[in-house]
Amino acid sequence: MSITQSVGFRVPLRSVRRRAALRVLFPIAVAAVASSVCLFAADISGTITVKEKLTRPSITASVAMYQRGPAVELGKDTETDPLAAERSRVVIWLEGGGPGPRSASSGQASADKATITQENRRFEPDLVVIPAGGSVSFPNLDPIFHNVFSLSKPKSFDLGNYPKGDTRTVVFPKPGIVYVNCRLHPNMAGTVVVTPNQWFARAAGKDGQYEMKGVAPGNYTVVAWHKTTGFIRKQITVTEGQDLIVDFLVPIDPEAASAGGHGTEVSHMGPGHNGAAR
Ligand SMILES: [Cu+2]
Repeated sequence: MSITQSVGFRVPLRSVRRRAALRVLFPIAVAAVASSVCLFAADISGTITVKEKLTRPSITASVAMYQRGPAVELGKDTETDPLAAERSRVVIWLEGGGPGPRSASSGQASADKATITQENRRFEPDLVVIPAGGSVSFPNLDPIFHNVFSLSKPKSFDLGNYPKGDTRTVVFPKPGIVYVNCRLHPNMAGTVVVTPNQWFARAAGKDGQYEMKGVAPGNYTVVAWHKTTGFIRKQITVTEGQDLIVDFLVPIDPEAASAGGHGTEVSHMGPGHNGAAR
């Protein structure tokens, strides 16, 4: 009786201790594995240089289009340097590899939701980047009706006409370039770049630097895209802990860019993607 009692007592105590030890050690082991994964990853960075060909900073629309309803002044670009304005419209992303970062802690722009407002008869901003599966909201902030539609292959849609205060949201399941317009105001043009995964970047600051942190080893294609230039692709191999510098020189066709139109022949995402636009 006393033996049974003592055995019956000891065994649970040991297993409780073991469980307690596991509870302490398991998170440490997970953290160790996670940090070792980070050590094996590498950063990709580089400089986006736009060739000196310029676009006009504002597109002037014909007066006849705006005679109905309250007068809404056409908004102006806040970026006064046209070169910097075009450089900010270059998008970099990775093809190949895993899904990419899910959190913003790596310094990566990883949000899968974006907003393009309709304000002062313009889409603001005129370019957003989201990973496939992400969504874009289109709130109308003007005291006039706007409309948002796209004929682009990766996602064609028509949100109809809607007034100030309304917003509508579109989900973009496929990667590709989606050009967005307003049927009521032909000058309004925006672009949604839908990337294959969460690895994407744009030039930050005046030096044209972009950065994608913590990329796992593997073979990738780094893609640079601009509306009038199209796609520039570079093959890379990421090896453990070896950071890469991948620079891009992006020539801009001045006539195509200043026409305010969308690229046509150069809009294909390439093999493996349903990225053809228009
Ligand atoms: Cu409009």
